[in-house]
Amino acid sequence: MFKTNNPNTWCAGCPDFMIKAALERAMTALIKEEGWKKEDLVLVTDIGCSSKIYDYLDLSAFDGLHGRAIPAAIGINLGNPKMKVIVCAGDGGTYNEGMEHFVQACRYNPDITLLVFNNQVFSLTIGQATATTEEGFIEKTHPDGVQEKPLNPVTLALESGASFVARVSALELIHMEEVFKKAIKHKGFSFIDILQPCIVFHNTSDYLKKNTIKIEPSNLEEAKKEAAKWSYDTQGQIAIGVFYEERKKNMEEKYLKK
Ligand SMILES: Cc1ncc(C[n+]2csc(CCOP(=O)(O)OP(=O)(O)O)c2C)c(N)n1
Repeated sequence: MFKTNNPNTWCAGCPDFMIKAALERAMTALIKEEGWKKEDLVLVTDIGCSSKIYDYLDLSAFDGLHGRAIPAAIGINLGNPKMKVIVCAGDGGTYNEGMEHFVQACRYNPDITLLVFNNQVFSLTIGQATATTEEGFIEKTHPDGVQEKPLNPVTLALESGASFVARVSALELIHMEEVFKKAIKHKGFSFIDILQPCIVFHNTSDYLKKNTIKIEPSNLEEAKKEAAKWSYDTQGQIAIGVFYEERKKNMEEKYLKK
C-alpha cells in the first residue's frame, strides 16, 4: 500500500528497514481497524538516514530542515486537525539541533507522533557523537572519547509533561508495530525513542538483542524510576514498552476552541 519506486540507499542490513516495515504494518492495521484512509496520514521527515524514509513511503509528506520537523508537523496538525501526523527524525535532529522543539512539544501536547530513530550518532554525516552517545565513545571529532554523559530522552520527555512516552528496539518488529499503533491512535503528543543500531558507525546490535526487558509501569513515578535504570550506555537491561500514557488536553483543544 505504501510502496514507492525510489531506489533505497540505506545500508544493506540497516535496522531502519525494520522500523519502516513496522510503521507500514501499523498504518495498514489502523486503516483496516479504525476505518481511516491512507489520505488521513501525513509523514513529516527531518534530515539524515532516518528521514530518507520520505522517499520510501507513498504518503502525503513534508521533508523539513535538520531539527525542524516538529514545528512543521505542528503546523500541519493545527491547519487540519483531522490528519494523523507522523514525524520520523534522527537523534541528532531531535536531541541536538531540534532539542527546544522536542521539549516544547512535550509541554504543548500537539496531536502528532514522533518516531526518533535513535542510533546514538549523526549517521548520514558518518558517525559524529550526538546527545545520546555514551561517554568514552571514540569517533573522528572525539579522538579521546566523548567526555559527557548521554542524555536520557525518555526521562526528559516524562519530566517535560509528555502525554505518551515509549521506547522500543528496532530489532523487535512485532513489539514496534504494537507500540506504533498505540502511539498513532493517542490523541496528543506521542513520543517513541527507537533504539536503532547503526551497523556502520554505532553497532549495538548484540547488546540490544540480549538485553531488552518489556515493562508496563502503572504510574508516572514508576515510569520515571524505570526510565532512570538505563543510561544509554552498554550496561544492564534496557526497559522497552509504553512507559506512560495519559489523555490530556492537546494543543488543538487548548488553542483552536470554537
Ligand atoms: C540544517 C542542516 N544542518 C546540517 C545538515 C547536515 N547533515 C545532514 S545529515 C546530518 C546528520 C543527521 O543525523 P541524525 O539526525 O542523527 O540522523 P541519522 O542520519 O543518524 O538518521 C547532518 C548534520 C543539514 N543537511 N541541514
